[in-house]
Amino acid sequence: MANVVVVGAQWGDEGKGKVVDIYTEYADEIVRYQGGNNAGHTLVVGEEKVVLHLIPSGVLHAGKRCIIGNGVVLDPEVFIMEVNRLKSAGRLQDDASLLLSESLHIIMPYHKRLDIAREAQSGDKKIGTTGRGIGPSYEDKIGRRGVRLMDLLDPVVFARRLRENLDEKNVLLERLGEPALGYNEIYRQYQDYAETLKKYVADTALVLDRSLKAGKRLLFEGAQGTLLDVDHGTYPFVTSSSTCAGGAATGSGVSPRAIHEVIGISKAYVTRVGSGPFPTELLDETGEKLRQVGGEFGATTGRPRRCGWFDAMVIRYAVRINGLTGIALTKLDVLSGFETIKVCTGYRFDGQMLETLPAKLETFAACEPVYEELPGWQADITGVRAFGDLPENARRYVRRLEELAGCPIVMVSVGPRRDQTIILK
Ligand code: 2SA
Ligand code: GDP
Ligand code: MG
Repeated sequence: MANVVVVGAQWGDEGKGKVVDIYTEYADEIVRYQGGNNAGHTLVVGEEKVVLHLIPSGVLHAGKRCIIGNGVVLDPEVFIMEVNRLKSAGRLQDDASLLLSESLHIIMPYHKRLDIAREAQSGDKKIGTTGRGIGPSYEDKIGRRGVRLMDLLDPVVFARRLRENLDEKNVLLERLGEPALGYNEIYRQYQDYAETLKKYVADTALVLDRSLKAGKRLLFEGAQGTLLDVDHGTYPFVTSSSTCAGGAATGSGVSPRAIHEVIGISKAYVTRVGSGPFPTELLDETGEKLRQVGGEFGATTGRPRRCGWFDAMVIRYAVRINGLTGIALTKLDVLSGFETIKVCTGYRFDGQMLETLPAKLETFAACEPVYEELPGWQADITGVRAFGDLPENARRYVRRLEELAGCPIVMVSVGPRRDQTIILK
């Protein structure tokens, strides 16, 4: 298998964790390239459920190397907790199997405080962030004020960076009615973190280049989804990183020429956490049924996810923006038991059918989804392992989505476990 990027094709939580875990079997190194511990990637192995926020989902396979690339923002406290949890479960026994880019940016206490305080005061303009300090941390990165891991490891540089940032951030916090943060406690705490982190630190772009030259196979694990991309998503209701396939190159230091396949993960319906337009959202009992049957609650914050019908406009957009070579369709089992299932095939705006997603948020919010209705199926499909064994209407549904997407569906997932998977191509 080639070097593969796995991206969310919708608004996140499509089941990337499960799919990455499956693809890991064919990879040598698994790379996270954007986002931070806003992500919640769920893997179910046997009876055990593991939710990962920072460490790549490849970590459940012994003998694979996991890399957290320069494009990630890292909360050291969360990272150390996640490492310890994995170690006490008998995983991650070899520290050399996990690398952190020296260039990644560190989430500081003021990032979290600013994130939460700003959201609390945003009224109806709330983004619905996870409150993990992701946005403020990327702001500092782009504003060239950030603390990189290499800065944290140098006590002199870190002291200077921290002072400069606290001078600025305490003014901002005060304006938001928040108490100021003291220097000493943060300095000590973060120097303790540095002591634990230093054994994982590397020039990961160089490491990945050596791996490529040695013929190793790389798997890039996206977090969030295409429509949460800071450039291509439903701005400003997005996360602050490049969630699309292009982010895999910038967020890891690997050339786009080294990437061969881009797999988009899509649910057989749509969910979204946080604010922002969602044309096919169901605010009725059908939406509630999807939420309950699909267990649609945030893997990081526990927030109920908004649910709606499959949206082919969104998928076609994801196919184009990411250059998808295949789609893994997840949670088909959740649709069992519906009399009919609706699929959005296009958007109408101002009496016209639109070619693609409008970039202007107000237009997007005012789009009217145009639906076609397909017959549902009643049987439980969680035990099906071959496409031909699915009920006829389930097969018709999958084939119709493939046709609308204009991209092959290579995998259908019928349950959270590894084995609840139908491979098509
Ligand atoms: P942030 O915290 O700055 O990244 O929030 C900005 C927007 O991005 C959305 N976002 C997410 N959407 C879906 N899933 C995410 N991960 C968790 C999960 C979410 C959770 O796996 O369930 O537990 O709530 C995720 N992370 C960020 C967020 O909702 C905002 O709309
Ligand atoms: P990610 O952020 O894309 O990795 O997705 P999350 O882990 O946040 O959310 C996906 C949820 O759906 C998790 O609870 C998974 O265990 C679960 N899941 C994944 N695939 C399937 C599937 O095919 N069927 C069902 N019923 N659940 C699934
Ligand atoms: Mg998730």
